[in-house]
Amino acid sequence: MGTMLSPEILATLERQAIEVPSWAYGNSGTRFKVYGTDGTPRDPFEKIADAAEVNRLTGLASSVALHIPWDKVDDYGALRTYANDLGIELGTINSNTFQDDNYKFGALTHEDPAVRRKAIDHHLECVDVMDATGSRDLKIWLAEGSNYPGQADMRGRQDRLAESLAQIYARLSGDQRLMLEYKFFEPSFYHTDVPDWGTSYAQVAALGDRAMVCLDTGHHAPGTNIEFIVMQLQRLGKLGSFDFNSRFYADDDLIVGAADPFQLFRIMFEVIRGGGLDADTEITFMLDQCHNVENKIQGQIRSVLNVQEMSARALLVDHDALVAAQRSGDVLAANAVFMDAFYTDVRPELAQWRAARGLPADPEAAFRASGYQAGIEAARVGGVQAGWGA
Ligand code: RM4
Ligand code: MN
Repeated sequence: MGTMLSPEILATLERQAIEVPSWAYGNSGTRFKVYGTDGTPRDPFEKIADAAEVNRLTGLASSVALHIPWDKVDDYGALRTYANDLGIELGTINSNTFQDDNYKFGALTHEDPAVRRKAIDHHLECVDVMDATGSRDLKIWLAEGSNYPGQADMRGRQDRLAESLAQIYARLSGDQRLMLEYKFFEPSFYHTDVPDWGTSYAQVAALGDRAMVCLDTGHHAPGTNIEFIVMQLQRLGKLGSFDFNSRFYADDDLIVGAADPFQLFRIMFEVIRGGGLDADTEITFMLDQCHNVENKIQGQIRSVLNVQEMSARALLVDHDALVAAQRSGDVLAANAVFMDAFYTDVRPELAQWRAARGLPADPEAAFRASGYQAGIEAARVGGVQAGWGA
C-alpha cells in the first residue's frame, strides 16, 4: 500500500456512498435536441441495472435516485427487490412538477387552489412511493417563477409555497425527510420562487427538523463561493443533500469535478470540516447529471471516482498545520497547506486500495473490457427511457 492515505482516511473513504440518478442512464440532450442512444434502458429496471454496474465496478454507488413520473412502475416492491438483488438500494425520490400544462404559471405556488392541490397530491403520491421503496428523502425542485416585472405576486407565491410544503411535510413518517432544492434562474428568468439557499432555508426551517436544503452545485451564479454555503448550512444543521455536477456556464449537468476539480476539493474540505463524512453523517451525496455526448455508464463511473478522489485529497489537509498557520496569521503558509493537499495525486493509491478490496484498479477500463455496453446495445432495442422526452 502507499503511504499517503492513512488507515483513518481509508476508513472514511470505505463508507463513502454516492447516489446515482436513474435519469443519467436514459436518453437526454439539451433544450435543442434529445439524442437517442444505443442501449438506452426500456424501463426503470434497466436503469437500475446500469446503476448497479457502476456500483459493481467502483464500490461507491450503493443507491439510485428515482424521478417520478419518469420511473413510475406498477410494483415498487418488485423494483426494490430487483435493486436489492443487484446489491443496491432505492434512494431519493424526486418529484416533477415541471412537465405538465397545468403548471405553466406555477405548481406549489399557483394562484389556483385546484392546481396547487394537484401539485401537492403529486408529492403525496411520491411519499407513497417512498413508503414502498424504503427511500428516506423526498427531493423537491420547483420550476416556478415569473418572466416579467409585475407578472406575479412574489410575496403571495412565497406564502402559498409555505402552505403547500407544510401539507407535504405533514405526510412524512418515520425517518423520511423533505429536501428543498434551490436554483437561481431557469425556466423563469425574472424571479424564481426558490432561487437561493436562504429562501430554501427559510422555507424548510419553518417546517421542522426533517426538512432540509438540497444544494445542487450547478445552481449558483458564476463566482459564487459554494463551499461557504456548505459551511453555513452545516453550521445550521440544514444541509440535507447534494446534487453534484459541474458547470461552465449555468446548469450544465456535466461530470462532477470536470470543469473545476479545485472547487470540488474545496467543497469536500468544508463537508469534512463540518462532519459530513463522519460515520453518523446524514447528508445524501447524490449526482444530478446527464451524459449527452459521452458514454453514460462510463460517465457515471468517472463521476463517482472524481468525488472519491477529491474527498481523499481533502482528507489529506494537515489540520494541525492549517490551524497553526491560521492562528498565527501566516496567510501564505495556510494557503500552502491547503494547496499541498489539493496537488497530491492520490490516484495510484486509490487504485491499489480498490484492487485490495477485489474491485478493478481501473473501473473505466474494466467497464470497457466487460462487454456490458455491447450487451445492452444488443438487448435493448427501441429503448426510449428518458428524462426530458418523457
Ligand atoms: C433540475 C434540478 C433537479 C432535477 C431536474 C431534472 O434542474 O436540478 O434536481 O431533478 O433538473
Ligand atoms: Mn438538481
